[in-house]
Amino acid sequence: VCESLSCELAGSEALIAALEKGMDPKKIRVLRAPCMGRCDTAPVLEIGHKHIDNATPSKVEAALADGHFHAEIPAYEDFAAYKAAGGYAKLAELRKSGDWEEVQETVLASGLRGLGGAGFPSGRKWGFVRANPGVRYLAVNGDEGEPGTFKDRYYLERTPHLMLEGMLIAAWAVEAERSFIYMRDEYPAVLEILRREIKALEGAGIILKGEVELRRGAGAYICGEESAMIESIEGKRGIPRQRPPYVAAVGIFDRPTLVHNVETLHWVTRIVREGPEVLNSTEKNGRKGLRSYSVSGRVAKPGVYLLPAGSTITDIIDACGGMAEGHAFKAYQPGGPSSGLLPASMSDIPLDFDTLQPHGTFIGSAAVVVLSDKDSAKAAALNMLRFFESESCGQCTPCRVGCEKAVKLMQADKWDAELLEDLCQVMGDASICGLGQAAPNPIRLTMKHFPDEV
Ligand code: FMN
Repeated sequence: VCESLSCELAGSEALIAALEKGMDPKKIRVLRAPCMGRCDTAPVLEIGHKHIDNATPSKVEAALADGHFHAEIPAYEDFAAYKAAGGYAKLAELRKSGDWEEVQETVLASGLRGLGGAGFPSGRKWGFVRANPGVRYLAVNGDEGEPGTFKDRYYLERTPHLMLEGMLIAAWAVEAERSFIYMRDEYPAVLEILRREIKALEGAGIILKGEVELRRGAGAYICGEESAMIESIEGKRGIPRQRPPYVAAVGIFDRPTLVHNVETLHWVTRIVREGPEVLNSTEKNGRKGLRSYSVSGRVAKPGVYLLPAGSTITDIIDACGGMAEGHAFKAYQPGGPSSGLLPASMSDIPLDFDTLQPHGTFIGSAAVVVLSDKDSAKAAALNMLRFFESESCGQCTPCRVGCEKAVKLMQADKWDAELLEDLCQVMGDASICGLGQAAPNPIRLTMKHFPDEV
C-alpha cells in the first residue's frame, strides 16, 4: 500500500488498518511502499504487478478472488503508428547529414532545462559530455521516485516514442555508443511497453541489438540521483558518488555519460521536430516555456497538466477543476517532499525554476500536492521526513542520522524549534547529495508558515 502524502491524504492508513484486520495474515501480508507514482488515483496499492487505483478493501477482495496479478497495458502510440506520423524521420536525417551543434543551438534556444528536478540547461550538458574523449554513454533516468511525481509514467504510457527518439537524437549528438534506460519496477506497464518498442526499433534497424538496454530499478528513491543510478546500472548498490568528477566526465563504467530525465528527452524530440517555439513561445508572469505539473491531493481532478511555466498554484488548481468538494485550500507542496509546504497565502508565485528559491524552496520535478482545511501541515511534514528517513541510503551520517532524529523530534506535540533548526543546518550543509541537503525544507517551511501547528 502506498503511504506517501497523496495516498495518506486519501486514507491509506485506514485502508492498511482495514486490510490488516480483514485479511488472513497467513495468506496476505500488507507492506507499506511509497510512492507508486499513481497519486492521481490515490489511495493506491499493488498486488503482484496489478495496481488497484482508488483502492478499497472490497476492490482488494475482488482482485484477490480474480487471481490475476499482472500489469494492465494501456493503449499507446506504438512504433507503427508513430512512424506513420513521421516519427524517426528527423533522426534518420540527422544521422545522415546533421550538424550536432545546430541541434544543440535549437535545444538551447528553446530554453529546455532538465526536468528531473535540477533544471540544468540541457544543451549545455551535451557540450560538457562531448568535451570528454571517449566511448561515451547515455542514461535515461526513469526512476521517478519523488512522491507526487507521475509525469514520466503519463508520457511513457501514451507516447513512448517521443522519449525514445529524443534519447536517440541526444545519443547521436554526444556520440554515445549505447543508451541505458533505468526504469523503476513500480511501472510494470511502462517496462512492458519499452520492452516491446525497443524490440520494434531493433526489428526496423533503427538501433542495433543491445544498443539500448532496459534496466529495472528496485524501488529505491536514491537510485534517481544520477550517480547512484549509475552505480545501480553498473550492478552495484545504488549510493551517490562524491563529485567531482561529474558524470559527464566519469559516468557509467567510468565513461563520459549524458544523463537525462524521461520528460526532458520527450521534449528534445518535440523541439527538434517542431522548432524551439514549441517551448519558448509561451509566456506567462514573465516566465517562458511549459511545465508538466503532476497534481494530486485535494483537487477536483488530479492528473498531469501541461501549463505555462509561469503558472501559480491558483492557475493549477483552476486547471484541475478547482478544489475537491468540501475542501478549502490551505497549503501546497510545490515540487515533491524535498520542496516542503507553502501556505495558501503565497499563491501568486509562478511555479518555475528559480522563482521559489527566495522562499526557501524549489520546483523540482513539479510534483504539486494540494492540502485543505481538513489536513494538518505538521502531519504532512512528518510524512515527508518519514519518507526521507526510509529512503536515505545511509552512506553519510548527516542524512542517515539526521532524518531519523528529525522524525523523532517531529513526533513531539510541540517541536523543539532550536534543536530542529540546528539539525537542519547540519543536514543541509554536510549531506553528500540532494536527498539529505533538501530534507530540511519541509521542517523549516512548516516552522515558518504553520507555527501554530508545531
Ligand atoms: N531525476 C530524474 O529524472 N528522476 C528521478 O527519479 C530523480 N530522482 C532524484 C533523487 C534524488 C535524491 C536526487 C538528489 C536527484 C534526483 N534526480 C532525478 C535528478 C538527477 O540526479 C539528475 O539531475 C537528472 O536525472 C538529470 O536529467 P535532466 O537534466 O534531464 O533533468
